[in-house]
Amino acid sequence: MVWDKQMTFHDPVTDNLAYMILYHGCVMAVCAGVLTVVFSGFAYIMYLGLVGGGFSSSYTSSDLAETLWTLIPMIILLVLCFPSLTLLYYGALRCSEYEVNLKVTAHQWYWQYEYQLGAAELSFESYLLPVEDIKGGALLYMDVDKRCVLPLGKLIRVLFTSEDVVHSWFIPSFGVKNDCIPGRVGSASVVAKEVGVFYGFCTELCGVLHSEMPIAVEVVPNFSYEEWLTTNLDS
Ligand SMILES: [Cu+2]
Repeated sequence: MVWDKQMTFHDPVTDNLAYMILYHGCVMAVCAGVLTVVFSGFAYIMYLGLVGGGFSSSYTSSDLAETLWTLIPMIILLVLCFPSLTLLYYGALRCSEYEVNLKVTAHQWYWQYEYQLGAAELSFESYLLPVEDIKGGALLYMDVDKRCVLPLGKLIRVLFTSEDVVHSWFIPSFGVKNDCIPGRVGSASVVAKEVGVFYGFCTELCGVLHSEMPIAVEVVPNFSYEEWLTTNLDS
């Protein structure tokens, strides 16, 4: 969910984003700690200078200080890199069985979604909804004619590629942002934990109509998803 004048992350719909928010909070706490220590050091030196005496004018170097200010940041970065990499790989492929396989192909300037359902395949294109078709709860310049429908609570593998230039599929509430690169296939895995419509945009400058390829993903309960599949496979 997004609210007016929101300055922070969207409410997480997937664990991917929930973990990202947690990690972001931890990194901010580390930053605050580092700033506190460094600025306290500066304040202490200024205090010594102000009350007289200060550092000795012969004080030019310290092997201990140099070792510490090299080692401590190294250790902090190492500690931060492990959860960061874990999160990166968590957002990419997981070693379990995928229940839904979705392939996202970017085009100038629309998205194409393909669902692999055993032997069958469902494929459709998703274009920006024209102004004259906006009605009901549809949002101007954010909604599309055919939304990408995904089931609630299932492990979904999303594959990304492009037909022309580099695009980027970004759904803030999912914590998913993957570049779609021609000739290459990227991947992400998500489990949507909330029903609703979630919006995103192409986030790679991809040409003159870059702003006109929004993304609308509709997360629906399982039975509605099955129903939607049957209807669309038949048509
Ligand atoms: Cu694009």
